Amino acid sequence: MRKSGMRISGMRILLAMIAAVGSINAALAQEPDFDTWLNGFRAEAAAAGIRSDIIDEAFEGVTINKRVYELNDNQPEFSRAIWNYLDSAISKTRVTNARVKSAEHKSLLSLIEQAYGVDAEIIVAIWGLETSYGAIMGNYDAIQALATLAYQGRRTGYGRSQLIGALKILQHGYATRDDLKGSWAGAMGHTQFIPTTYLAYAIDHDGDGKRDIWNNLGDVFASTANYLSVSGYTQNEAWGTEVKLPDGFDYALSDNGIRKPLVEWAALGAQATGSESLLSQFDPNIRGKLILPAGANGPAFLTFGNFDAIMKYNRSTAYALAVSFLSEEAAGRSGIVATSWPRDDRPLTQEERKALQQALLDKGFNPGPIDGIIGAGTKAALRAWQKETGRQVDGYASSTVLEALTL
Ligand SMILES: [Ca+2]
Repeated sequence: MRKSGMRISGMRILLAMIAAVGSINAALAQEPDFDTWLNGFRAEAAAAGIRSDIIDEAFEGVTINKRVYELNDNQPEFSRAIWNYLDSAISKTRVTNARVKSAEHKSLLSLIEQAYGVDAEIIVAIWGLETSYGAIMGNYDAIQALATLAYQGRRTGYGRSQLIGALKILQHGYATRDDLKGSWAGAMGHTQFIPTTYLAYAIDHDGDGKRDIWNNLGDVFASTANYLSVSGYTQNEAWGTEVKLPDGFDYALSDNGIRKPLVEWAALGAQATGSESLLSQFDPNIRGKLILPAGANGPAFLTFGNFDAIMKYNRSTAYALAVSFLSEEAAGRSGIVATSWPRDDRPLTQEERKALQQALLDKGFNPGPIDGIIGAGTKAALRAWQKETGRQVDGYASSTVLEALTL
């Protein structure tokens, strides 16, 4: 019985994979060639006020870069098991350097901290995560990378708007064509600003007339602090904390839409992992949400408003946790807790994550796009299915859940 169920589930996954490959091929067949696409894009850029000589210069010799599509489908903060991601994101070297860099740039960071109301340690942590403190800023040509994303695939809207942003940077003379280097997704400089973020929030801290996020650390730190500040960061407030939950806890409370004052979470049984109580460590009225990045079998965290500000930088819980942990180290505290990851759980492959989304959709629970990314939409659909079928409502896409969904 069990065996035949597994076979059917395997076949369903295979069929879903074949269907997915078929639809990609069909989509590719309908795409215009790059030059035709570029002519259409020229009109769009012109309508956005970009001069034709800027477009000509920017696109000279530009072709699509297929590697960008591969990288787009395998973003580690979304595709790897969170404990594996964290192992490399907060490696020993990066942790050591968080302290070293904080000390090295102490006076500059403290000026920025005062000017923007953003704690130095969070700026250093983002700098560490994004580019290993400026060591790896990316060598992709941003125009090429963004044109590739804009041309086809699942992020064409992002690619087009960022490409227009990059052209505006050139037209205003904020940077030269050669300066526009960065990640495969068009994020640039020490803390990896995408063009629209650069245009809206980058700061000329030293007053030399350039917002130089590639070479000037004052500009880099001020730009990062400014962006965090407008994202709602509050100085001297914690990002959150790891908590222990009692037996029988209602995991459905771990929901992006549910925020409660700390005192209420404590009343529900949430406890500190260390010896000091939650209510003595933090403001009892601070509002937090409960996150279970590895489901009910992994560690639990209560996160406050600053965690949401970090997530504006990159909408990945794994990323925001890495930044949070690293910020504790940058501040000279011992930040890395959460030793209880369920490391024996097998993470789902991208095709399996797509199969899981398709299965949810087939059962009437809309997970959003079938893209293999377990984001808020997929988690909400998963929770709804878990609730309806009387399971533990943790929204965690485990291999057990996939098996049950595809039986
Ligand atoms: Ca400057």
